[in-house]
This record gives sequence, C-alpha cells and structure tokens, in this order.
Amino acid sequence: MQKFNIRLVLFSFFMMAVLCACMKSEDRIHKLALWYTQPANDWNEALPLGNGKLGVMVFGNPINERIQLNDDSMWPADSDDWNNPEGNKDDLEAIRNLLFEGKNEKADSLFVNKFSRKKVVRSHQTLGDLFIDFKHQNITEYKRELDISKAIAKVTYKTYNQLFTEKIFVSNPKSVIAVELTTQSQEGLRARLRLSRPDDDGFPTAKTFTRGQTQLVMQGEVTQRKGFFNSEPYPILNGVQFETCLHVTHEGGDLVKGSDFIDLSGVRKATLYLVSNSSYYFEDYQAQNQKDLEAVASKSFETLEKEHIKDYQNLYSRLDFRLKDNHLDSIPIDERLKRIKDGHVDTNLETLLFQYGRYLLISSSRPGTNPANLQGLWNEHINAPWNADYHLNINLQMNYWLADVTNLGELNRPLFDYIDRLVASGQKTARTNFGCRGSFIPHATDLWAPTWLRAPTAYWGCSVGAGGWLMQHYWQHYEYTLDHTFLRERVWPALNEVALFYSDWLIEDPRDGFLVSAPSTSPENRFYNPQGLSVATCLGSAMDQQIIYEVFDHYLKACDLLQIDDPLVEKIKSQKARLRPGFVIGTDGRLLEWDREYEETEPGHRHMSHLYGFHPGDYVTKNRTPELFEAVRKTLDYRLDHGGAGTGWSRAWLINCSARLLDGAMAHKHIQLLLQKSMSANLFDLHPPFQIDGNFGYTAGVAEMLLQSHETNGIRLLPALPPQWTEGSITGIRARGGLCFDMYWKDHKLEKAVIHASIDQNFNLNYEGKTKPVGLKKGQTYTFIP
Ligand code: FUC
Repeated sequence: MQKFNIRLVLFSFFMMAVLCACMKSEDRIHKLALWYTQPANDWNEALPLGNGKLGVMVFGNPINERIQLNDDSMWPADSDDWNNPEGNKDDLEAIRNLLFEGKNEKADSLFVNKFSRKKVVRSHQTLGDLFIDFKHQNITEYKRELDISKAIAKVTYKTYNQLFTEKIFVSNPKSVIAVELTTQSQEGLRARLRLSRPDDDGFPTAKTFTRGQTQLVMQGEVTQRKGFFNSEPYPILNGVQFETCLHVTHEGGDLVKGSDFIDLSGVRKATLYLVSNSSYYFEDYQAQNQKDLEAVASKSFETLEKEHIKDYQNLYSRLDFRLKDNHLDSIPIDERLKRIKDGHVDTNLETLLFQYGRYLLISSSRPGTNPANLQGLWNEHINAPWNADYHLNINLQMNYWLADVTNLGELNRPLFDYIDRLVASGQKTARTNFGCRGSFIPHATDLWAPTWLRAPTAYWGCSVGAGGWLMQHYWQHYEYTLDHTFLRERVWPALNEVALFYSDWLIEDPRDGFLVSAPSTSPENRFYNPQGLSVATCLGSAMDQQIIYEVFDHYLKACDLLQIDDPLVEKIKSQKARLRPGFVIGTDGRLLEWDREYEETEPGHRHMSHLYGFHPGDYVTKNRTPELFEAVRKTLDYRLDHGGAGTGWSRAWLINCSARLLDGAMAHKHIQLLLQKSMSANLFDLHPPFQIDGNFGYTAGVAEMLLQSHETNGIRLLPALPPQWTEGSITGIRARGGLCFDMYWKDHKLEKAVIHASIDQNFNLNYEGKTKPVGLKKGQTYTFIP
C-alpha cells in the first residue's frame, strides 16, 4: 500500500513537471491565429501551410472539403530552343547610336526585337487537390483556424450535434502532409477521399488509382498547352513528372477502396499521410515517395505533430513582437478587416500580419527548396498570373527583405542557390548577346533560370539592373553575419561576375563624358522624350546608375576584405569615379528618374525605382545626404499625389520608405491603407491578384520601423515608431554586425534595449538624436537604458 502511494506521489511530481514544462513553452510562444466562423468560399479565403517545398490551402468545407496541393517544382519543361535571341554586340551598338541621336522610340523597338523573347508563358502550376466528400449537414459551432505559432490548421464543428475535428500540418522534417480527422459520433465518419488535378486546356494531366488497401495514388506530368514563346503560341507537352501518394490509417469502421477513391465508412479517426515527389528533385521520385511514407508509417500523428512544432518553432520563436493588447482576438479575421476598412486601427492584427510574413517565409523557403515565387508556393492555377515565376525588378527581392532582420537568415539559402544558377546561365547571355564578360541577369525568369530577356515592350522587361539588385542580398547577408567564409565562397564569386558585366557594359555618354548604362530603363515606367513620344530607354536611368554604383562599391569592399588583387579592381575603381551620379535633384526638388528631367507617362507609377539607393539601398540617409533625403520625400509625395502605391507590394515598399524617412506616422498610414485595400480574407497580399511580395515587404517594413542598421554611424532604435504603437516589445530582431536586439517601450518611449553580440563588435546606438558608443565581445550582452 505504502509502495503504491510513493509511486503515486512520484507520478504526480512527474506529471506536474511535465505540465510546467509544457506551460512554459506554450507561454513563451505567444499564440497568434487567423480564424473564421465559416469555410473558405474561394481560394483567397483558404489557409496556407507549407514546408518550403510542399504546401496546401485548407478550405474547411464540411460538405466537400478541398485541400489544394502545391509543390514548388511543378513546372513545364525547359526546351533547347528556348535560348538567347539573335541580338549581338553590333545591335547593341546600333541601339546606343540611336540613343545618342535622341531616337529613343527606335531604340526601344530595336532592343525588344533583337534581344528579347517577348511574351513568354511557362508557369508554375498547382499539384492538384485532395477532396474529402463528407457531406456533413446540420453544422453548428463552426471554427476554422490557422495557428501560426505552431503552423497547424484546424477545423472544428458539430454535425447533428456531434463534434468533428480536422487537423492538418505540413512537416518539414518528414516531408509529409498530415491530416487527422476525428469524430465523436457513435456512427463514425463517412467520407470519400479523392485526388485530382485540373486539365491543361482540356487535356488530362494526371491519373489516379488505388494501390493496395490503403493508398490512393496520383501520377502525372506538367504540361503547358497554352505556352507562349517569342509572343507566339508554343504548346509545351512535357515537363516535371510527379507522383502523389495518400496513405490512410483508421480507428474503427472500414476503408472501402474503389478504382480511384477510398471511402471511410464508420471510422472514428482517420489519419492521412500524403507524400509527393517530382522528377525535379529525384530521378526516382516514386521510390522517394515510398521512402517518405516508410519514414512516417509507424509514427503516430501526435509524434509527427510534436516533431513538426519543434522544427517550426526553432525558426518562428526566435522573434517575438507585441503591441499593447487591444483584445480583438475574439473577433474573426474577416470581421476585423471590415472594422479596419471602417477606419478602426487594429494593432494586434498588425503584429499578427508581421508574424504571418515570417510564417509564410518559413513555409515557402527552406534550405534545399526553390525560392519563394510570386505566390510563395501556393498556386491553384495551370496558367498562373505572371506565371507565378520570378520577377527580379522588385518582387523576388522583396520576398527576402525580411529574412535577415527577422532572424530567419538561413531561409535566404534558396535565394542564394538560385542566384548562383542565374549567374552561371547569365554568362552565356552576357557574352553572346552583349559581347560582355561576366554575367547578365534579366528582369524576369523561372525555375529553369534562363537569362534571356522576356520583354514584349521595352518598358516592361528591358531593365538591366536585376543582377546588381540580387547582389545586394548576398552583400547584406554578409553584413548581417560578417561571415568571412560566406563572403569568400558565395558572395565574391557571384559579385565578381556581375561587377565584370557592368564594367564591360558601361559606355561614355557623349553629352557629358560620364559613364552610363545604355540602353537603360526605369522598370516598367516611361517618359515623354523631347519629341513628345512615350518611351522607355535612355542613357543611364537613375536606378541603373545607383545599382551599378552599389555593385562597384561592394565589389571593391569585398576585394579589400578578401585581399584580392586583380586588374579589375583598378578598372572598377576608376569607373566608379566616372559614373554619372544616380541621384540628381530636378528643378522641382524631386529626384530624376531618367538621364534628364522628363515628364513621366505615369506619374503615380507603382515602382519607385529611382529611390533604389535610398531603399533598399543605403546611399541616402538623413545624416550623410540631407538634401537627397528631402528630395526622396518630395519624390514620394508626388508619386502618392498622383495615385502611387496602387498595388499591395508597392504599398509595402512605401512602408519601408516611410520607415527610412524616420516617419512613423507616414509608415502607419500606409499600413492602414495596405490592410484596407490590399488584403484578402486569409491575409494574403493582393496586387490584386494574390502576390506574396506584399506580405514579405510588410514584415520587412515593420522591422525597419523598429530597428535600422544600414547607416555607418550607428544603429537606430525605434526610428519610426508610429503614434499608435504606444507600448510594446520586440525580442530577437537582428542588426547588421552579428547583433540581436530585444527592445521594450512604454508611453512611446524606449524603456530598455538588450543587445546580444555573436561576434566582437564596436558600434553606436542612436536613440532620439543621442548617440551611445558600445563595445561588446562575442557572447556578451549589454543593456541600454536611455
Ligand atoms: C512587376 C510589377 C507588377 C507585378 C509583376 C509580377 O512587373 O510591376 O506590378 O507585380 O511584376
């Protein structure tokens, strides 16, 4: 009896310890969720989950549940004849001569005709759908939720008063989509499981069948019958091959299989493990599916769930952001968006959307996967808007603005791997088309990383700054980490190629002797030339000049740090000194967007390309270039007065620019407008249509409002705190130089900042106009109290 009691006491202690441990970790990670009281009516209301490579959109429909499936490698094939166009060095010279003669419109058309593959349609595509036909009726207490602190979606409701639960996550450690269906009803569940994939222009793209008693299989190949190349129809009849396997286990009741479906009959609980692999990642993708299934077959849903949460939170929980609670969590998100449209401010939704950006990056970009495309990886189309590909004149870059600063540095890896593929492919384009050494990277490309231009018009697609802009990401990651090996092994080889290209690309402008990029455009915008024609090409747009300056600057710094002694170093030094300045103030105080002061065709254009060196670059700052700083504000005011920031991503860029202007009120105004004008019910950013860059850009913008480390003279704390954020904290936000910050503020004043150094570091802290020098050794922490 006594023995039994001791055991009981020990057991109670053990249970208490377990509970405390659980409570601790639950408590530490603040729950944030998107939730609704109805199923998704359309795709933009469904809830996204993903492990970087595989993704789902959960609709939560009690009648015909739809779980839309994604794989980031679902692309039609590359084709041997999709290669560089005929343009060569002589054509380039002819275009330059036209520009010298002021014949911009002729230069525009020659550029497109000789150097571009014009309209191209080759799209990332949906993997298909898992349908679960429940035909549930008499629904009460419906709730659909995405917990972004755990990356788990849950649908619960009562059908005829019996509780039903659907839980789903996408595991990164195990590469499996796991779904658990549970009912409390005595009769159990009845449902039909089906896999399918949309047709491509009327042609089937996959076949579905059952394998053994418990597996439903879908096999197919990506095609693009409505493909286009060179503005001509080009049906693509082959592509990435794939297999999707759904393995079902159940408690109670039976599984009944048909030729292409599995029925659950009287089942109390069903566990669905869905694996999917493609020929892009694995030669034997079908064998890989079996391996993936074997890895989970003996694991319970709970075990996989725990492992998933741990893996996810290892990234997610590094950063916590809170604003004074407005206690609106009890209201569903769609209702809260309505309140915001009515003019209410919802600060907790602002923090939720911030973490949602991090959530979406963790879910769509993991080491080893493809980088997040225009839609991350969530896409229900065969012919997606803009091919859901990679646009390099803002969009892909914006997707990664948040990575370093919000403590998700390793999620840059897919971007860096992709950049290296572009750099390799761009060497041929640089050489054959432009007679330049180094590497040329175009404004848009896709999974196969081709580097020919795809520009139906000169203004849409003929920009040449993409390579330089991508180098900024390599450079910034170095600045955040100061990882010398990374600088030597990854940054320098790519930067060297891109710098070499620009070095060969530059010409002397006969009008003033400056070195300029030519032909040169300002992405997607046009101007009226002296003949009154709306044209795109010029001799040295502001953006190209700023980008090339930055590339040269980073190249020289890298060579210095790595002690590289190369003839190119001297050449680039002298070229940098002869570059026409990228920032020139016009007669009305605004910055010029092209080589001279022209009237723009679209004064409210969504791209703010001529501010590149202000943001995302770091050339213009309040202290270093005060006149340019003021000119930036005037430029933005003018853009906005003429209807600027019309798309979600453009508005997100405005938030970043406002933060860099150190204007919290302005930043918040654009946050509110983003929420009012560019948010779908599932908090996906809308261009419209859905484009994920605005989500990522928003998160980066909020980080920029709270901490800025791009200036040489110091790190700014709470540089653009808006009046609405009176009280709050952010922990785990990163600054350049291997530093990590925890900041707490109240009554709109910083209370303290705790700084952790991962390397030896001397730096200045700037808060409210005062500067505090700090020196820290690796591993040391410093607390700053203003
Ligand atoms: C650029 C933008 C468009 C859109 C497209 C995907 O061309 O100018 O607004 O975001 O990319």
